[in-house]
Amino acid sequence: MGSLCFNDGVQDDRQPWWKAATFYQVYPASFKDSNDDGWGDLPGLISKVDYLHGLGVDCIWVSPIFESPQKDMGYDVSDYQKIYAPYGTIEDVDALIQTCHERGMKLILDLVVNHTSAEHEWFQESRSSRTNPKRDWYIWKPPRYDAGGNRQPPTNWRGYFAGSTWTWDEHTQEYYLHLYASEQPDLNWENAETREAIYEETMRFWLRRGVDGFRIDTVNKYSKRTEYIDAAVTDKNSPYQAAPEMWCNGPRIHEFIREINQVLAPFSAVSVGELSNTPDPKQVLPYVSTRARELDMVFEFSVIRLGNGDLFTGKYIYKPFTLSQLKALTEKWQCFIEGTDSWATVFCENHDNGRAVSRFGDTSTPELWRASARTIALWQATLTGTLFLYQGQELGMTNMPASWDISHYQDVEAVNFFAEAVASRNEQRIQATKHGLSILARDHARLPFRWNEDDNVGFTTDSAKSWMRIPREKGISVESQLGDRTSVLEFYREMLRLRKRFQGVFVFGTHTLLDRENESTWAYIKEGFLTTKDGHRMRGRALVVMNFTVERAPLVDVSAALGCAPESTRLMVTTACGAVRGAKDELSAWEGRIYCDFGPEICI
Ligand code: TEU
Repeated sequence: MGSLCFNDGVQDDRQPWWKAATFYQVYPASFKDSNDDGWGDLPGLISKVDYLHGLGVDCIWVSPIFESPQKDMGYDVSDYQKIYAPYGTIEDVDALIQTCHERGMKLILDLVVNHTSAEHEWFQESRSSRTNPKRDWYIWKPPRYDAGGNRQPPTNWRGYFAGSTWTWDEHTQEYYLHLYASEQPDLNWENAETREAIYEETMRFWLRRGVDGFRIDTVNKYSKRTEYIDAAVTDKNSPYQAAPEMWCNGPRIHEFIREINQVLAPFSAVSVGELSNTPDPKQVLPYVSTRARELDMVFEFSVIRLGNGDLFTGKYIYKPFTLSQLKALTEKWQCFIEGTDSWATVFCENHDNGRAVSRFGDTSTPELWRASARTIALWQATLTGTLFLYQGQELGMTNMPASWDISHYQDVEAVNFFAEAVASRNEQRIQATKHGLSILARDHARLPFRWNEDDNVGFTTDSAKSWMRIPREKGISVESQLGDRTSVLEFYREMLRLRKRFQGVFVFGTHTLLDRENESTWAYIKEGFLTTKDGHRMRGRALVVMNFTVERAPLVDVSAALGCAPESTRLMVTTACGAVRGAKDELSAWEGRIYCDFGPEICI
């Protein structure tokens, strides 16, 4: 014990860099403002790369920074090669790439190519006349008419942001398709010329400038079913129906993604695609099988969607869930790659969801907030796959305070869902939607990042100018947590270090869930290979056990769970600090621990 040793992945020399890497998503508008306009920017981000490096981040993913009218916070791009001026300039991107690379870090951008902004010149041309050469670059259809002779959209599909997926264009007398806001028209991927323009003007343009890959937005929606027929009626109260089977995982999707792969391959660029509405491993595997040469990784949303109501109409009607459901979904999306050549991702936050500690943890007191945020860190850092953190997760940032009223929600999705509830004049639905938004809305994750304890939280210099209101709670900032071993931030840093050090077990290991029906504690075994200093490869097992309640909970039989003699088990980590530490055989409120069976030849 105590001698230097290293412990790495199963086949470390053959694993690509991005498997054991920690990715960190930056939502640029809310990260760091450098020029006092209340809007985060690239120079601000550059000034904080050292902070991320120190945390243990290997790759930064920046949400869209391109020219955009910001109808959907930059997920509506009007020019893929220009930077939205409040974020900075293209030279700032070059500087960011350089800053990352100098530190051995990588940078990936957000690629939004299911749709453009309606202000993109491609769409401006497309809508200019029915005979314009770019008419077919988007999806245009003639109207239908009902029995009364009233004009109706081509299909009954409901869009993500409420209402129809079709908008009428007065000028050319046809409808265009948009799965999201009407200002986000869908590109027509059936057109080979359009695809080539996407590859050249979005992907290759940025790869040539040195970015290391892309997070690919809405990756499974490029191929739609081409019949354009009505979806089955599942919501009798609405003219518009959920229709993911019409535009998700369509007939040519794998062909299109293989083309994307061929564009990225010469640059050895990493790809992580956003794969919604696909909760079936059999459907997910073809996208991430190494042999298939499609995507390196995908985000599958079953875990992060827990609590959401029915995805379309009822998304913001909160649906309570149990710990055993969370366990089972985690297990499912851990184990689906076992025995395959595929790879998984690990995440519990992003810019489209409420904060993890407010959804899976307990924010009712500062002690419980801290304990549960640290246990969430333990959970995430011990899972198999590539880990993605979202800005502020490492501080235990929470949802907006309950006292903030509905006017603080700015996101197009929240605004439209609330307006739809109000229009229904159903008071129960209005209240339920408010409640759901207070837990699940996308706005929560978009509040400014908290650098210090000042009124402006170090995000900007005048909080009155901040594009989103800044909450005043104390203790959730880099300044207040840095160097404090009991903090959420320092615990993340420690866990990221351990995750790397024992990556054979935590990043690459197998996952076995124990005691699945237990609604208080969560226990699983991670098992994989470790390498000792003298190059000897050996099996290692770790038991992760977490109390997901405020009550003390009995500890499982550690040596039985690890399958070794009691004297061979070692306590590797506990989330609890000082006085709140549980007894030997009992976990305190929200305490998490890791025990391992690594012998003395592996130093911890
Ligand atoms: O989201 C795609 C998407 O369909 C959802 O999974 C997403 O969570 C959203 O909340 C819709 O309900 C991506 C982006 O992540 C999101 O921010 C954009 O609004 C969307 O694409 C459109 O570009």
